[in-house]
Amino acid sequence: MRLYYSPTSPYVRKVMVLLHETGMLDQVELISVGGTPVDTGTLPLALNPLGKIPALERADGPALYDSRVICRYLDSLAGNRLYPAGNRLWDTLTLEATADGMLDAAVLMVYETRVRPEEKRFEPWVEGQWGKIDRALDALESRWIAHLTGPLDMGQVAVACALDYLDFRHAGRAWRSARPDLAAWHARFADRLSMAATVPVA
Ligand SMILES: N[C@@H](CCC(=O)N[C@@H](CS)C(=O)NCC(=O)O)C(=O)O
Repeated sequence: MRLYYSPTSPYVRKVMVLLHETGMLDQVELISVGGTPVDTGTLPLALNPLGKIPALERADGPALYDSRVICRYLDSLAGNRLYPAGNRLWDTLTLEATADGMLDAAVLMVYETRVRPEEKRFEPWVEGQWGKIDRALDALESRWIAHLTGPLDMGQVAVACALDYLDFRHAGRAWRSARPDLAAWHARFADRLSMAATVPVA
């Protein structure tokens, strides 16, 4: 299998953490690519018409894309270790969707300053994106700590990747303030080898 990859993409990182956790790293070749919505660069458009990474090329079927689909597929090959059975699955998927939504907002904020010309920027839109992240952080602190401290699953991995991405690209926003339980959980989770091995480097 080939994974279209960037070391700074938090969505790609979700897949990389899963590969580390399930011992499947050697089954995937990494193809480094890059681009943005206005300059598609080397993004794998033939594999994913949306022009986004991660995308996974495989021998026995069409390419897969969207980190959630790729993670679920690779986990099924590994024997369903990070997506639990039973009722907990719905919580895991909702938590992963929450983290991915935080990432969507955080990535759009980055594109707003990197890609959009300064005279066309609209500050309330940027703050609206941060509002989504802020509310999601409050929900993680008030409703999700019990799930986060349970058996390892993909919801936890996605949240950890999202929080690290806030540190990586939005450090000035100080997401930890007034969220002590989430901050403590994040610090413990960062010690996992899979997380340490995939830290984004600018
Ligand atoms: N929902 C997608 C989002 C992927 C995504 O937005 N990836 C970014 C890199 S961090 C990308 O490829 N951006 C290029 C673009 O939006 O054109 C997923 O979970 O895989």
